[in-house]
Amino acid sequence: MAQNIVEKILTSHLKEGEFVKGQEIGIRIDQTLTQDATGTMAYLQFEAMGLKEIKTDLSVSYVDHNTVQVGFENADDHRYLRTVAARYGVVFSRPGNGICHQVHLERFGKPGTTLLGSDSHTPTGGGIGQVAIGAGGLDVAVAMGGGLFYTACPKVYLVHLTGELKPWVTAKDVVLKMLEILTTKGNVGVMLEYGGPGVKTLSVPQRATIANMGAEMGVTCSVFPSDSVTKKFMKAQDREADWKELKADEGAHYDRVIELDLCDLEPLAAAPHSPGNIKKIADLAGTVVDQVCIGSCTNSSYRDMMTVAAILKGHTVMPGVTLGIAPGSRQVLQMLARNGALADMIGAGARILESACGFCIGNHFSPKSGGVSLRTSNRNFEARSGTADAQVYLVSPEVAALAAITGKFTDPRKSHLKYPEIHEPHEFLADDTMFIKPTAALKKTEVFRGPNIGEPPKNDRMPEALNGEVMIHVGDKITTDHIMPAGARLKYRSNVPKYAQFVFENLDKTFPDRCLKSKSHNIIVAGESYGQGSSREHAAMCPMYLGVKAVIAKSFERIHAANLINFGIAPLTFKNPADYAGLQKGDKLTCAVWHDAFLNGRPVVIRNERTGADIECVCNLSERQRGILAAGGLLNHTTGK
Ligand code: MIC
Ligand code: SF4
Repeated sequence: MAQNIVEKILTSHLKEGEFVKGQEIGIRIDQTLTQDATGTMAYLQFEAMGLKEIKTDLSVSYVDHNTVQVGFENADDHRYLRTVAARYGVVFSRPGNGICHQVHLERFGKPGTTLLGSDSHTPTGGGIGQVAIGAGGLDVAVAMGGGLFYTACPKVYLVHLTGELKPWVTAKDVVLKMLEILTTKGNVGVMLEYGGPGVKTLSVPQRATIANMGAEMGVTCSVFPSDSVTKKFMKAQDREADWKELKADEGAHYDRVIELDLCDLEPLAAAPHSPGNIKKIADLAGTVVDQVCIGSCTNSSYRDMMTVAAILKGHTVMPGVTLGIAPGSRQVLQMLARNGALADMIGAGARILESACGFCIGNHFSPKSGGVSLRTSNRNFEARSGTADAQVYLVSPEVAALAAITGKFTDPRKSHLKYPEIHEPHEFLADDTMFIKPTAALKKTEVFRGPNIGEPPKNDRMPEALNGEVMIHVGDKITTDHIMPAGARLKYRSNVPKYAQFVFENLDKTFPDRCLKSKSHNIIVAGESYGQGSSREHAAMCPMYLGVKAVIAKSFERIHAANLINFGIAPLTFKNPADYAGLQKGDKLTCAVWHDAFLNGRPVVIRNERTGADIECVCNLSERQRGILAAGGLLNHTTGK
């Protein structure tokens, strides 16, 4: 039967379940990646499961998120990660080597393989033809140990590209257009496949930009074919041997086809405070800008940076604007340094930032209060930048660089500048000296743990009956940044009791304390798309630590729902969404047959003791997931506790 690319990769990795839409399937994972903010817990859990060595073809541990190093915590985490990688056979990418997704694309991504990463933007690898999926650290730890990754057999949408991008219109505009079409919700269980004659006009890094922001649509991954463009990129990375062709069979089936003519696109922006709030640059032109940040895993390839350098060359950043540039990898930074482009950026007054996540995660470079910040990254959730009332817009590197020298949103098509025609290099600087590759001798390395590095928290088995209280009642689109802020709090990732003090920090500071003092099972009530955004399992692990047993929501995002189950928290959806409004903070909720209902896959009916109303909830779980919940989480489930 004719297969599409997604089906080809998934069926060749299928180890459990039937390939029937919506059903749970278990697939073999070829490669994993972790980053430091999620990685410490992933490796602590790997150790807690008693695993002895990795079983994947390749596992890489990157350090790119927590590189600010105020206090000892980050440096201790880096040391832990380096030693644990050596011990168990993981490649370690040293701090300074770049952002995980960019570096992985350059040095390791392989068409036709599966990649699981403890970061929601792992799908960036789809640009090179990988089924690359973001997941919680615990799922990645299991995959590193040779365990399967479970996901719903997806619906596959084809994005049929025709035409070619016009000057000043970019890959970022393609994906912003896709966000306008698909929005940021309602796409759980979907994998996107790009195809059509327009694909060959896009380079691998451009494809990666598009695949990267599929995460913002909530799709599981986005995959491009592997063609002669891919081959050229891999050859230029000195990795031609890793290339193989990948294309859909003639007549392959798709659940939906989205037509996109690249010629029709124009420069776009995602306006505050959602990546789905799409506006035309033409309509924003003239708006004064305070800050410009260029980089992140979305837009920091060699070509992006060279284009920025060409725009900046000979100009000076406007006095009212601060410009920060973070090239995505050491490879890119070194190439810019050698060819003089870095000098053009510095000459224009750019502040060169580390090749790391930095500004994107609100680790530093927060805008002024109420400041308008133009960023080439992928998320503009409220307060993520570190400034609660900042107005963050997501744009292409071209629009960002122009704003830096004009001081305002400028439609590039109307600017007097000539469009810089930058081409992909024939040869990238393939310098792997900042990777530590595993050796037999390194297996004897003693694993270092600093005082901020704790044990993964434990959970009890699921209670027989629910005796709960609604501790918080939140609205739609609550992101993992709302649940578990990163930025300045990021350094407590390895110390769950400490990090848990900041759960819902920007919504209700009293939440952690009230939870810890409560004598009942704590419950969160939420609207649509609860848990949008990152893969950080701390958004489930810390609530678990605070005694949360259930989240009742109108709907959930995929990675977060999986994380809740992994940490023994029931993700329940309202059968009748109108019941959401009937609940309020402080309501006592009970269910006498809680455990029994889950274990036997029956509807969960919860009594609101204040109103006497019965609320019917849905929890469509596989037998495997029910077992995990009953055990109080995946760690208990795997270790037989
Ligand atoms: C993000 O972009 O929000 C992060 C920080 O990369 C997260 C991971 C994390 O919280 O460590 C992600 O996207 O998964
Ligand atoms: Fe890093 Fe930002 Fe990419 Fe997350 S989205 S991996 S914080 S650059």
